[in-house]
Amino acid sequence: MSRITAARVIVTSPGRNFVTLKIETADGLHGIGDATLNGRELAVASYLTDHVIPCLIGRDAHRIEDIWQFLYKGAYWRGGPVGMTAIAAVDMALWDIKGKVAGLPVYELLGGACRDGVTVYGHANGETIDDTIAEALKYNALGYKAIRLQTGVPGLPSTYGVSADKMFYEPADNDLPSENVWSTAKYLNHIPKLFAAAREALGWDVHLLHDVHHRLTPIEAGRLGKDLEPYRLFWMEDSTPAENQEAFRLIRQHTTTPLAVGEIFSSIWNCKDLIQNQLIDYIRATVLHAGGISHMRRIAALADLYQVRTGCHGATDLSPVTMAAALHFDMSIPNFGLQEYMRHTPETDEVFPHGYSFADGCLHPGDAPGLGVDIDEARAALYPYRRSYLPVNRLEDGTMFNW
Ligand code: KDG
Ligand code: MG
Repeated sequence: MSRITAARVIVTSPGRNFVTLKIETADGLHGIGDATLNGRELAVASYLTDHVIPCLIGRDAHRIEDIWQFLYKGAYWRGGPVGMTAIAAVDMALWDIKGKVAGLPVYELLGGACRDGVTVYGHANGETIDDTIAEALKYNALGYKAIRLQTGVPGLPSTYGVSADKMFYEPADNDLPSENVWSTAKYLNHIPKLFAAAREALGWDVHLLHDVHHRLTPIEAGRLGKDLEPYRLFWMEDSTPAENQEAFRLIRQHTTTPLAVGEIFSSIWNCKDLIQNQLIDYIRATVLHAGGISHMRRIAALADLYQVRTGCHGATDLSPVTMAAALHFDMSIPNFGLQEYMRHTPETDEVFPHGYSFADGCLHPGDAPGLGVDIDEARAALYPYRRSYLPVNRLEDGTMFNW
């Protein structure tokens, strides 16, 4: 028994907003969990403070699965990104505490290491194809074995996924949503040229990836996948929204480019049909937005039956707490595929001191007991919350866009 005596939410903005749950126990331990939902941060903070924390006080922190079931089923209103992010934060914090009690890193409690390190991919992006290739060469030199390529599209003033700051990309850029202009035709004409140039410059030994950010219909996605086949992508990501999981069948019928989807999924129910029908190759759900380590283990176990591997989301709006939790999860599952890794700013790393480290294209979570990450509350207090939104898209004729 390790009785929960207190819990609180810490909101901080060292360059971008992060929401963190801290749970304390009677034996003097604490655990932390990430609760950041980009652009909707305070909704999760309130869900935790007003509705979850009162239910945690007095419970045994070791009963991770029972607390998960209580919060999920007991809410009556199951699922959704706000609720599942809040449950994820509790789950991460409880695994952190269990690891500290056991004196073991969390991956040891999850069955132990299935690999020596977690292979990651970095983000190369630039306004032009040449700029993007120059960035990719830098990642190559740093030892990355996999690189995502995004580039500006000629004729469009800006492109989501392409930022001025290269290493520390941040898409939430305004205190009200900024509006971008989108043209599917211009995009589809341009992207194959990027990958033709990339193979010329980078060769064939490095894995290349691309994120479509849900901008295509299924038949357009099928066409892009087909056009990219000669360049052997590791995956084409989020090519169409997946609310209708059946949509991926059409893409599959037209291309052998591997498909990844799911960074915005909150539950196993968002990917059940995609996995069971083998309509995707990589599931991108994360420990942060899909119910924590406990729920991601269920998703990975289902995926393993159908030869689907994981490719967890790891953008900078997921705090170092999520990165640490993801690495323990990635280390421990048999069907790990690839982990996204966008570096956090030095300010963020100072607020969240952590033990994970990068070498030879891989991250390792380290062997500190628990998750191996903490929050420096004094530093966190230096950075107050700032309202910030992700941009929206309109077509060139002004139509509100995202399929
Ligand atoms: O909050 C949105 C970002 O996490 C997202 O745009 C990043 O698509 C993304 C990715 O693949 O990292
Ligand atoms: Mg993405």
